[in-house]
Amino acid sequence: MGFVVQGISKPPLLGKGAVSSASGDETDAVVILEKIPFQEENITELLKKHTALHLQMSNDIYSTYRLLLPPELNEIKTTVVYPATEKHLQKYLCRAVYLIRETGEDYKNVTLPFIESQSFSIQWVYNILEKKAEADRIIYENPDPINGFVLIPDFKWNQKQLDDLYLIAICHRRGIKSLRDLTDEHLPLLRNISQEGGEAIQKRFGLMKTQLRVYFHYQPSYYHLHVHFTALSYDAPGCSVERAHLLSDVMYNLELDSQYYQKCPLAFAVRADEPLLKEFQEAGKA
Ligand code: M7G
Repeated sequence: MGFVVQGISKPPLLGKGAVSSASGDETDAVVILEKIPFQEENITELLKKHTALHLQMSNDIYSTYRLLLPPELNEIKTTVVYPATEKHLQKYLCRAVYLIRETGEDYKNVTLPFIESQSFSIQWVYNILEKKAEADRIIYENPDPINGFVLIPDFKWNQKQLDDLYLIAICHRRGIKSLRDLTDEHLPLLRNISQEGGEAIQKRFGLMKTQLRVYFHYQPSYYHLHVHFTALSYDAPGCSVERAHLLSDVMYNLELDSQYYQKCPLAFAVRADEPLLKEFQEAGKA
């Protein structure tokens, strides 16, 4: 679950139960609160150490309870984007969604000019590639500037349990915005990510390639090519059919036709208040 806090004072107030607004110098923040999966080794402790157990209902062999846990077993993962831009606020606010079917022409005429005019900053990506941030978190690197990449835990994953394993492979080469830019020229890069990324995850975390979902997002939020690696058993946000494109399928399609992703229609969902929806509506395409 995520929520957006608008107009908070610097620095963001966290863990106090309330976010207050001070006069002057107000800046928006996005605060994402997530309950993290249980760790199997803590289950016994969790049942023994609970602070209260309230019966809610009982019927035959079935009963439900409210179990209250001590704070150390009740962690909330908190992600903060601060200061948040208007685009961050839009990304995290809940709105009605619509499906757009973008042809290759639509991409050139509508989407590309739009993303060139206003997409998220990818400074955090460059910071990772240049070892200015998260350098100690890198799991694997192939340093080749054309066909190399950095494999790093996604900031959605706390690395405490494998159930929600989530890593991203970020390519070193700049200028490849998304799936739409890929041609067979990029196959060596994609093969390296698939092969070496899978091996590195097996070595470090013990999950086999067949236990992973490896895919691109279309549209991505950040237009610098990256690949998502998630545990197959985890329904990661953004792994739905209208957003995720399996790396293995992408490689196969590029082997068949180098221009496949410049030509094929790609569907994606946009929220009601997203300017890209308006662009498609104005072009008579949505
Ligand atoms: P995306 O498909 O471009 O956008 O994926 P999405 O956020 O809408 O899925 C970018 C991925 O990078 C996401 O899975 C993010 O959780 C992850 N990510 C974003 N940021 C800003 C960071 C960061 O600073 N560090 C790390 N490690 N991951 C990030």
